[in-house]
Amino acid sequence: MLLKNKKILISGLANKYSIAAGIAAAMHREGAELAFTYQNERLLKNLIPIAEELGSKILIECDVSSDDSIKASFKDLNKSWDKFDGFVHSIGFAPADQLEGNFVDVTTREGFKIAHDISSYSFTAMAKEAKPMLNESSALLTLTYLGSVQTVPNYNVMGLAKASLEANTRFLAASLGKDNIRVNAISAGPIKTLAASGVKNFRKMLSEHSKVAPLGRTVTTEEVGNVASFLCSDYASGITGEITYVDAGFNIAAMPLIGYEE
Ligand code: 0WD
Repeated sequence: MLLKNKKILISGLANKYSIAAGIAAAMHREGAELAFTYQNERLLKNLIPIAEELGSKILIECDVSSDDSIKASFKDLNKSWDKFDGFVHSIGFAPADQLEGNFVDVTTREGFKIAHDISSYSFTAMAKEAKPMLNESSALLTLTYLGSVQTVPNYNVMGLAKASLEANTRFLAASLGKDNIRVNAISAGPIKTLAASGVKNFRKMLSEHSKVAPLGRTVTTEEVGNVASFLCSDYASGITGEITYVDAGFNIAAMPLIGYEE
């Protein structure tokens, strides 16, 4: 069991399709004790049965758009856990009007601000509050997407926010390394979740992905969860500041092989 005796906080579990749900299930299987944050009452309803199944009773409200909410949530967590071993940041958001249409035409100052605030700054903000409670050999993990380094239709300002999140991962890794806290990101291939359905023509992207990816398919939240468990375990003690692709190899392929065999 990779995560025996580890206490890990999971954020961004909106429903059973969330990447965070796959990560939580894998981490539970690997022996971790889990706590969860949820954005608001509406999402708590979905979280309760999932957390129960994974043996967790620690459910804490945390809206990462508010510093007060983040502070209060770690104070709340402290009532159950004196110290813990890391958290998973599985949160991203941009207003819907930013995620369809021609980038230069649809991107606004407000949309840019919100995307970067919720999708990138919140990782730093959570790390700041978690730091005094983190054990030696803790690990932080976030979720990013290829749109940070290559253009993807309709992903628009989220691509910029993910580029910021990846830089954030490196700067946090440099900043927390002396405390032996590791910080990593998983760049996941497209998966049909609530957040993904906000990107226009997402279904089409899924089928394009399967054509180009060397493994000829998309990935599951369980596959992301398996890598997340490894990265948060002591087996990954030499890895920090790294972006690990869990995307069936899509990012290394410039074109599909199909049709070029002869
Ligand atoms: O294809 C995909 N699904 C990929 C997702 C590919 C690569 C990366 N990702 C990333 C996302 O960008 C995000 O960072 O993975 C992370 C998790 O996303 P998900 O699992 O795809 O989506 P979802 O199940 O919707 O969870 C994201 C959740 C929110 O759900 P909704 O859809 O209701 O916005 O992020 C949370 C919320 O629960 N969230 C917040 N949590 C606290 N405070 C906030 C907030 N202000 N805003 C969003």
